[in-house]
Amino acid sequence: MSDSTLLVATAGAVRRITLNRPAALNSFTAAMHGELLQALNDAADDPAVRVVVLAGAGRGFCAGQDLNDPAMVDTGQGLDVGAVIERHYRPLALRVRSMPVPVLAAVNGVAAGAGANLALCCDLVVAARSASFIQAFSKIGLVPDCGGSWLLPRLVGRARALGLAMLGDKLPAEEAQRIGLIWQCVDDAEFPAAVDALALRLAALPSRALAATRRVLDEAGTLDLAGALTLEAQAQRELGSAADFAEGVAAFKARRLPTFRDR
Ligand code: T3D
Repeated sequence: MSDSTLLVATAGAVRRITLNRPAALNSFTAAMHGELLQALNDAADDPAVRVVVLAGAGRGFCAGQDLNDPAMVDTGQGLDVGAVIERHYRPLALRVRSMPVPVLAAVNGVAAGAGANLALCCDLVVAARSASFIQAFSKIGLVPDCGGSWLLPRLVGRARALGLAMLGDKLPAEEAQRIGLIWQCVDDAEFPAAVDALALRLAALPSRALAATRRVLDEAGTLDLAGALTLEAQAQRELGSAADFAEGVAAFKARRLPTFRDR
């Protein structure tokens, strides 16, 4: 029997990575961090993978940091929570945000603390109606991490970001969709099929252009209009000489579906 903290499965171009510590709501241990980063690196390096789905086993998505895992805080010199962030959450957030293919968070249940912000790092977030998002940090005397301080105000504005982060209330998936925190909330019965359908749609799209789309949107946030236009021109220059652009235009002219292959 495997004691892996993840389940990794591939179906066609879809790589599904499932956090697999359901008894602790898939909260992060040092071991799970190591395995997840490796699994993401493997997916990034595999040219057959065109979309990554990040999911949770059991009734939750991820409850953030495992507050019982001594390996996360024991640096040998006392408690250094900052070191845990630097060692584990920073590389994780940056890895998700720099994947060469789209990353879809399939939030089946509660996503709390760094688990919520891991989901929000992903490109699209689909949640079951019974799922919820909790910025649990303030309740244990911390600030939003795993990119939350950067993501939350960009996604929902400063007022809502502060409300969510300071109060730490449970935000139902439906409300998360309504305020623009996530892409989609679907009924629980439809959730697995909705995730599969969206993953297949993403896999059929031009991966390189999707990754570049994420990059220009993220980088434009720190640029003025002129800078953003320059960035767009750079991206189009690169993409315009790639095979997917030629294929997309050829398919349009021939009135057929395109087959994209670039990564
Ligand atoms: O080093 C550092 O700490 C820095 C890194 C920080 C990043 C962070 O993510 S900080 C935030 C950490 N997360 C939390 O504070 C969330 C803690 N969990 C909860 O508040 C609740 O469990 C939930 C609201 C997420 C869900 O509540 P509920 O009632 O649906 O489930 P439950 O009964 O509380 O939890 C079910 C089991 O999971 C339970 O175990 P048991 O009693 O059945 O054996 C519970 O202890 C366990 N569990 C839930 N969250 C965690 C956890 N075990 C360890 N760590 C957890 N974070």
